[in-house]
Order: sequence, then C-alpha cells, then structure tokens
Amino acid sequence: MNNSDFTPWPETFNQKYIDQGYWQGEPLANLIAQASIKYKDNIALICNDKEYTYQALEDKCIALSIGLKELGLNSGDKVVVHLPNIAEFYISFFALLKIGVQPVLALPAHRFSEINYFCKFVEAKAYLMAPQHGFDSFELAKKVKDANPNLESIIYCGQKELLVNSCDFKSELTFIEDLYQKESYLAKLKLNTFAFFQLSGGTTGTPKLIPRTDNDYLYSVRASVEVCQFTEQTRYLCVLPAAHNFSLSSPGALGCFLSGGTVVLTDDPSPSNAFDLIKKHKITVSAVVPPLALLWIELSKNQKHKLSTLQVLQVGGARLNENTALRIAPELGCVLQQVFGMAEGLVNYTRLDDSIDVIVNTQGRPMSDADEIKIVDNNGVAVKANQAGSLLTRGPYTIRGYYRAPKHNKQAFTSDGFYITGDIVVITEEGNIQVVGRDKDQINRGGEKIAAQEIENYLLDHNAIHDAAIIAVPDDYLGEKSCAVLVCNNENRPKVIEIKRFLRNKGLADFKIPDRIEFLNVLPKTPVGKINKNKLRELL
Ligand code: OOB
Repeated sequence: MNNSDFTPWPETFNQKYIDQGYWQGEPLANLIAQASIKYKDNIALICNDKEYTYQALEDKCIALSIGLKELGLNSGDKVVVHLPNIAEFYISFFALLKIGVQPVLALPAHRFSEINYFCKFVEAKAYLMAPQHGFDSFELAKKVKDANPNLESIIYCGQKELLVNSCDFKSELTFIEDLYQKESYLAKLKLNTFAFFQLSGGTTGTPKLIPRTDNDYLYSVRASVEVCQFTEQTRYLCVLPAAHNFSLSSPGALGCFLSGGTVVLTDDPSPSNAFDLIKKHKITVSAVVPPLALLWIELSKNQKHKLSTLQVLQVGGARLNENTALRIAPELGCVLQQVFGMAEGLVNYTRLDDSIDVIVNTQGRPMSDADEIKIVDNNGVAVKANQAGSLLTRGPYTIRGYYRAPKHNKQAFTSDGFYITGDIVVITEEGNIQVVGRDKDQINRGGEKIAAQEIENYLLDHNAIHDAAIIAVPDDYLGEKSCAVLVCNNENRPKVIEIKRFLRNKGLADFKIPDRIEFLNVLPKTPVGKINKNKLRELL
C-alpha cells in the first residue's frame, strides 16, 4: 500500500486512544464470532422467511469466508459489495473481514458510473451483486466486468434456480451458494491498516472513499450502544440501506449484534411493510430519514396499533423540521432520537432522557467524551457562544484522511487533523448542536447526498451545455431537491427530458438526476469567476 493511501492517526493519539480504552485492538470481524459465544441461540437476524441464530450466522460467515479464500481472495484485496437489504449483506461483510479483504460498501441505488468508479479506484478483485428491483443487475455486472479487466470474479447473491437459463452471462458468475464450505475454519486475524470503506456524501467531482479501521469502527459501535441503550432485548428494524453508516453502526445492525439483540432486515422501505414488520417482530427501535418519518406519521393515523412495541425512532441523515419532530412522540407513541452523523466519523445523538425541547430542537451532542469539536468562522477562528460557525471535529472514530486523496485531504482536514464537516452549526448553552446550514457544495435530498460538482461534470460532457450549476431548492417532503441551472446553445437547446436521459445513460444513481432543470443565458459569477450559487438560489 502506498503511504498516501491511508492517513493514520498521529502516534500520540494512537497511544492516547489505546491507553484510555477507546481502542481495544479487537478485529471488527470478531463481532459476530464473539456474539455467537455469548448469545449462541438468540435470534440474530431475520430477513423475509429466513431466521439465523447467532451461531448459525457465525457459521455462515465462516463458511463463506473459506469459499471466498478458495476463490482467490486474500488479505488486502478489495471487493465492491453492492447488495440490497438481504441477509447476505452482513454475511459477506463479515466473511470478507475475516479473511482481511476490504469491502467497499456501495449503496443499492448506485449504478454503472459509481460501481465502475469504485472498482477502478480501489482495483477491486471482485464485485458482489444481487438481483434488484427495477433494473437489470446482470447487465450492470457485465458492463462492470468488461470495463475492469482486474476484476477476477462477479459473485452473485441469489438463488441459482431464480436465474433465467437464457442469461448468457451465467458462465461468468460465481454463485454465492457454492462458496459456503462445510468445515470449520477460523482465520488468524492480524489487523489490516483499515477494515473497510464507507462512502462519503461528497462535495467533489469524484466520490471519496472513507477507510474505517477495526479500532475506530468498533469503538463507535460500542459507544453508540451505550448511548442508545441497546440490549439483548433490542429488536432493530433496518429499513434504510444496510450499508449506510446510520443503519450499520449508529448503533444500527452492528450495535444490535454487539448487544445480542435481533435485527430484522427488509428490502421494502414502504411504511406499510415497516408497520407490519414492527407488529410481527415486536420491533423496539428503528432508524429513518426525515421524509420517511413523515410518511410513518401519516400512516400511523389509522395503523398506530401496529406500533405498540416501538420505543424509539431514530431520525437523522438530514434536517428534521420542528413540526415533524414535535409530532413523533404523540402520533407514533415512541421517543424520538435525533441523530446527526457522518460516514467520516462523528455521530451526535440526543439522549433518550433529554427534555422534549432538546429532543425536538437540537441534533444532540457527540457520543464520546473524546470527540473534539470546534465551531469556527471563515478565518478558522472560534466563534462566540450562540453564534453559528463551521463545525470541525477530530476524535477516536473520525478519519484523518480519505483514501488515496492527498490533494483533497489538504482542503478537507486542518493541519492539526480536524475534519472540516461543511456543516454550519450552533451550540446551545447546554452543549447540544443545532445544524443550521451547510458550507459545502452538496445537496441533501432527504438524506441522500449529491455532490454538485459530480453532476455538473457529467452535464458539461453534453455538447449543447456550456455551463452548469447544481443547487438545492426547498421541498416540503424531501427538505431539498436538486436543480440544474444550465447555459445552453440557444439554437439546439436540448429538452429537459433529453438531459435527464443523457444523465441516466451515463449510469448515475437515480437520486442524482436533477429534479428540476432551468435555463439561463449566463450564470452569475463571483469576482474570482466562480459560479455564484447564493445569487443563483436568490434568482430561482
Ligand atoms: C449520515 O452520514 P452521511 O455521510 O451520509 O452524511 C453526513 C452529512 C452531515 O455532514 C450533514 O450535512 C448531514 O449529512 N446530516 C444531517 C443530519 N445527519 C446528517 N443534517 C442535519 N441533521 C441531521 N440529523 O447522514 C449519518 C451517518 C451516521 C448517522 C446518521 C447519519
């Protein structure tokens, strides 16, 4: 590995985090293994009609890890995991960790453009995929394979018999069910530099990869479990993409596994399905983004009886407005917990016993005593109490640099290692954070993040588009939607539908396609010639 790939914590911090017990030198891969000793016969995971005890889940993880090794995957290899919410997501995640392979956790919504980029950027050895609703995942796999000669295997997570015989791509697939081996095997685990990759919401032209280590990630899960009081009795419903940091570790499924509770995983995020699952499996806690919280509130008008076991609803990923926040406890009959986190590390929670005022009007406070936060003005100087400023953070589970991005890291981190979150916040007198704005070129579309520059670059590939800017526009339901403002050649100005098709053909995730497209003769510029997005927002 190249030295510029991974930015380690400085030695003094390493020592401090170890001495103070935050980092325990434990492999993340052992999480299920240890739970399987402690909670052997508890039900760890329920997905559709499949149920796994901790022992059964660990057996599956071991069996798959052997098969993956026999397939030729080795410690330090990278694999792009692109799975919907199915049990194989956790099984393959832990199986890969067990043999030291570093997975990239792609989101189900990602398409050719993103998957191809991840495969190339990390020089992936394998791509793990499954059938997904609404698009041809085989066609995608074939395109990815053709574009990546380094990719040795495409691992298909689905039943063989479901694969149509006519699929000419069949011979190129490795079936996950063939990889499970019978004999027991425990890898000797030596901690890799980092364990796996999370994806950044991004602000730049290309997505950034976040290397998370065993030490930092496990600590974030342990600390989350403590704050959120997960126990063996916890029954967690995972409706958001399992790969996202919120549903994976805040405390998410991993927190639930660490506590010996039960994770119920579903690939159907519709509120009516969620309500049925809550009733059927006596769910105690779940995590949603604000637009989904709103839909749950709507449905609860006539289905509140299904929620009688639900104790806590975590809401995060985007700003939750006060009106919606106020409705959650009375209408859903559970405690609201606001979660303000980021895949780069820092996670803030309102505490379960906070006053209603704190729960409704703030995004909580850091989960760890070792989280350092600073709120600064444009010159990097700390702002006065009660004033808004840019949030900087460092700590035992916040990365010190993106993967293979030395240039970008100079802008995204201060020289003393603080991550510049791009969030504008205020700290209340009691020490809680309120997210009041954003100082990054990103659209937060109901929790799904869009890096403006990435889409602008794609738009500028179009012959008739001379200039392009993506900005956020307010939306009652999603909070924000994306709007592309374009300067085009007037004679052959493309139709809105053509532009959307053009972007879709690039193989972009659907949520990144602009919701609205506007045309201007010229984009307003700042004195240094950059597009003036503030002016643009005013104009629209
Ligand atoms: C979570 O992680 P990411 O990496 O998808 O997005 C992080 C960004 C934050 O920097 C902030 O801009 C925004 O999403 N955000 C919120 C928020 N939670 C995240 N903005 C306002 N209010 C909130 N509650 O989104 C994430 C990771 C772990 C746990 C929860 C969310």
